Amino acid sequence: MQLIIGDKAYSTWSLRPWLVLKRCGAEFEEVVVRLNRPDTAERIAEHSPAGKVPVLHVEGVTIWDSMAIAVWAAERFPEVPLWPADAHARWLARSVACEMHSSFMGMRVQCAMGPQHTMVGPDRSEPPGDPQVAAELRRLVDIFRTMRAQFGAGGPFLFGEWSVPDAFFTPIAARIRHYQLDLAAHGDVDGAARAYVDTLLAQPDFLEWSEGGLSELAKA
Ligand SMILES: N[C@@H](CCC(=O)N[C@@H](CS)C(=O)NCC(=O)O)C(=O)O
Repeated sequence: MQLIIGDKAYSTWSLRPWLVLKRCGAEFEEVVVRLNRPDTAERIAEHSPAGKVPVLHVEGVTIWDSMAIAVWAAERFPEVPLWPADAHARWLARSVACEMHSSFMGMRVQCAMGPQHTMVGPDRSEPPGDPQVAAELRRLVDIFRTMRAQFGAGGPFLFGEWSVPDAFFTPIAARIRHYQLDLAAHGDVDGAARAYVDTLLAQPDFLEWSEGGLSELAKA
């Protein structure tokens, strides 16, 4: 099994399925395609006609898109609780993971990750003052607070125990840290959303990913 990913320092899409596969204890070979290089498109095209990473090569099949890989993992590792056991929690877990997957365009653009703005630090001092970013941040805080309050009793993650939405929200947690976005100013009245963000960024798998990102930057 091979997972094709972008630079660990800033490929936010690649981080998600990587975290999911780690949770599954899957043994996979990691192939890093450096983004923003003259040969990036050509190198990605060797792996996927969609022209994007992440890509999973498994059982003779190529699966692309981080959500498709997470869905595959839930099928192939049924013994690993990748989605909440409770049906109502599970439906909402899928809703918020899909919302993360398809939305938050303001934050993606205004809080972009790239060679100058990485998920592995150092923090950038100037948060963008864009109204779309502010609205999206309020929505994120609302998701974090509502899900934690409703379903978070069993642990520190969005639905208590770790589940796929936590993988999908880890990259945005890294953007929040890097761009020093103020959650308290966007509805996080008691710090519950901030605590969740800090939990995601303290996970050993994310720290391992960050180490990888730091060594890439040192070599660049
Ligand atoms: N919806 C896709 C998005 C993947 C995506 O946009 N990947 C970026 C890198 S993070 C990419 O491959 N860009 C191509 C390039 O930089 O040339 C997914 O979830 O896998």
